[in-house]
Amino acid sequence: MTPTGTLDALLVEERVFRPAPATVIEANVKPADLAEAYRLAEADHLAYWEKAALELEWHRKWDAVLDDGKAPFYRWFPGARTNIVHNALDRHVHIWTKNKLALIWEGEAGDCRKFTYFELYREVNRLAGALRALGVSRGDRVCLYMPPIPETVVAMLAAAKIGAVHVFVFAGYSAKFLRERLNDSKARVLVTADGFYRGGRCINLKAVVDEALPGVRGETAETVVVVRRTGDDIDMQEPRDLYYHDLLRQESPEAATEIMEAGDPLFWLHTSGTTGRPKAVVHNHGGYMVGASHTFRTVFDIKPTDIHFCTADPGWITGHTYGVYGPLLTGATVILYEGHPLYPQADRLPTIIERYGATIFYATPTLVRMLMRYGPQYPKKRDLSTLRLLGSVGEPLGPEAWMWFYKHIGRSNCPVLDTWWQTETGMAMISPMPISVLKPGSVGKALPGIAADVVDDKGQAVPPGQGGFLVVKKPWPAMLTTLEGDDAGYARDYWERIPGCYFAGDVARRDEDGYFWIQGRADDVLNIAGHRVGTAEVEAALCAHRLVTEAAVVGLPDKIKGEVAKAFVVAAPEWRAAFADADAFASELRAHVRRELGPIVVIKAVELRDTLPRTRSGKILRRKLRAEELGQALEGGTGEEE
Ligand code: 6R9
Repeated sequence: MTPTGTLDALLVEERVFRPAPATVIEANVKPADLAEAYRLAEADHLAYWEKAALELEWHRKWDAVLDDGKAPFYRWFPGARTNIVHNALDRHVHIWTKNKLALIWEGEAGDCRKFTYFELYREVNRLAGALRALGVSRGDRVCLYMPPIPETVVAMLAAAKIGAVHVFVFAGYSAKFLRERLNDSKARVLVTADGFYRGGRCINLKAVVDEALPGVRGETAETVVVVRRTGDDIDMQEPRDLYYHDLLRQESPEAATEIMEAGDPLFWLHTSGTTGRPKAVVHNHGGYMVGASHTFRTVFDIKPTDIHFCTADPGWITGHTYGVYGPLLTGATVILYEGHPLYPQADRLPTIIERYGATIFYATPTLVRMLMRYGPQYPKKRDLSTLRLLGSVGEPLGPEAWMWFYKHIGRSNCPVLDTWWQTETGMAMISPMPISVLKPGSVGKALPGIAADVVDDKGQAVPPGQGGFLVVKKPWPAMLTTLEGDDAGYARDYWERIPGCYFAGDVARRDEDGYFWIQGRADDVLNIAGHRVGTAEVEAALCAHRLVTEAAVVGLPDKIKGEVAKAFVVAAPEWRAAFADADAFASELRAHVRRELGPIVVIKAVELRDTLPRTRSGKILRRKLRAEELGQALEGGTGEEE
């Protein structure tokens, strides 16, 4: 990569980085291919995606590429049959990738386990057999409450293999959250672990499960499969709780793969929206598989020699798509790390890159900013010369962190792929490719076959340079198919806000060259360290406290986490009798939110108020609170509706 323009230019947007000639020569998608891809997608959207689908194996081909008869309930590849696990795993056992490494796992203590495609296949088959023996079949949900360990990948694939739907609950979520997800999904089997290591501590996950289970209804979680990871003493309740390893011992390393309709659900994944309860986004076998595989091959430019280090937990969409499915669908080798990224010191991630010779490093802006804070001497200590691509996702990276990432991790030698996408989109939508001209802080252009645009509230495209709503004007294969149990909410939240467009909920602008610059969320969703947190969810949690009458939560800028949450609380008068002072009460409220929602939702500050500002119709004016906090005048007056 050679920078053109000066590094110290005041207008950072003017810096551009051109790909090195070798990158262009070796890329899977060369400039002529990319031009042809845009041409084809423009001329015939469906032909472009049909071509992508033909890269994979199907048990039956589609009757049509897209059925839009019941829009926005689009059906991709109707009539087609497959199973994503056939393409991600079974297929490899008959080709050269059979004995290639699929997964390299490193524990926080430095322990390492490796699985070839064949070994992973056999392990998945054993668990698939065990799940079948437990009575799980096609369409049933299996809930996963798992830390980042190999069995997590095995459990996702085993569930998918038998046609069950995996519902992942990130291990940082609370017992209450897990209980709600179990009740929503009615999963009869829950797969979990005794615990895991993070930040030098042993986290007892099973204890959270034990706290969650008494409140679940009916046959939900009648069986709990427990992976022994830490070997700690845990309560095992017979006959409900079974050790994973005991269960698998009897099972055959062969198991039949259920052949699914393309539109059959593969997983649900919960994500925050503007309401008090997270919504369950549904993804399917066919379209999701095409999107995950195609974008991983083209954007991440995957080659047989690549070792992809995805820092995302498998429990997030990034872990699902580019930590598990994308890499396996393309026969790549992926690294999964269990622990804290700075443990025992700030060179941990660079050490992992060096140890396994990672070629692609996919991280988050928060991680980059954390590394930045510790300084370049940490990555400098490690040999990072194997890296050839860097990726970022989850929140705006910004020019400063972009430059640091490029310089100190990428040694001014690796393109930075800042990929914009969402739980709902299932796959990267706007991103540079390795051959692209890069602008620090921009997520590049919409990928071929993705009709992204920036529009006003009527759906009219806004002129270059002007802010507006980020929308997608045509369906794409890995799109969510619906919100589980809420078809009306799916149509309303995503397709009816701006007629005929998918509404992403982000504000962005596009420059003269068609490059997108993401400015943040347009709704009451915070992005704390790349995790989506609905203000309504946190407010509901606060209001569940007996001494809280009303609460409003706003996001404030933060140097490391991008954004942090501040709560404004109207308390019941009895709080004075219960606590020594406002600080003591505030810490109790922070601990309460942590108990309700889990350790990922951190409230930075709590302020007690007598009243909260409201609109004439009674809605809390969060924008006013935020503006006050930032010392800004509120645009548009205060009487405006939120
Ligand atoms: C994949 C993922 C989605 C929200 C999205 C946007 C923000 C994601 C971004 C980005 C700026 C990027 N976001 N990628 N903002 N630059 N490259 O993160 O999914 O957890 O559902 O979050 O994250 O605001 O709307 P999810």
